[in-house]
Amino acid sequence: MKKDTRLILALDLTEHDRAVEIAKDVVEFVDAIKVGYPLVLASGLRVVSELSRFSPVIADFKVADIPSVNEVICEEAFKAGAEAIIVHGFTGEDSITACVRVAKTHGCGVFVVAEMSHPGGFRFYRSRAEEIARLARESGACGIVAPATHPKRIQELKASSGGLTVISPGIGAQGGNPSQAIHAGADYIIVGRSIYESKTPRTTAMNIRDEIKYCSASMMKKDHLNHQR
Ligand code: OMP
Repeated sequence: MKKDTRLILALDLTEHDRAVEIAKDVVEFVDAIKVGYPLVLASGLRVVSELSRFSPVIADFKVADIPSVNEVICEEAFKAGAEAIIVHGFTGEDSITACVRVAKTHGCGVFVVAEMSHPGGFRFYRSRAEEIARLARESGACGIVAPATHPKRIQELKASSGGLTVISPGIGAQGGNPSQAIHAGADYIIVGRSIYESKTPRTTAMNIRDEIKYCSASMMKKDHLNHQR
């Protein structure tokens, strides 16, 4: 996945043709398309293959099973064309490493959910998220998922993970904001409904891409000035 626009589209629609149409419409403004249960249960895994012909695809299956079952799920996702998969971390080290093992044989990546973005996500994650982020690093995952609804947590969990790539959902419909997430250290932001439910998905994606670009440029400028002092 190339770090260019830093925007990931979450394609949680159930209507196949509309989903593919939106994906094609916005593809130039996103670095990857994230596909989860809504679209895959409605359209079959073939939609991963179809989308992977024109964009990197992240399979958001929030894999959370015993290692042997996790391996089968990952194998199917990567065989279908996904470049990365999202897995849960609370299942423990062996379950994550099983996913990482399969990912590596396909030259693909694993993102571990460190803390969730919705209000209820707080309850159980808050006390263990740092440990999950550390475990992600130790298990060889390429990145973590951290909530844009709590930008400070992006910064804290990125540090706990030893600087792994952070992909961050919770923008727009859940109340998070692209600039705050990028400032907090998100490498990529994930946006779903704000794009695919908008009247003009292409323009909305372009505007978010522009906001990220502006924010990244101002951060680089600030870093540069600090460096010169
Ligand atoms: P919108 O709220 O519509 O932008 O969608 C957010 C996307 O990010 C959905 O696909 C969620 O499944 C996903 N997500 C979260 O919203 N919160 C999390 O804590 C983790 C994820 C995820 O793993 O992608």
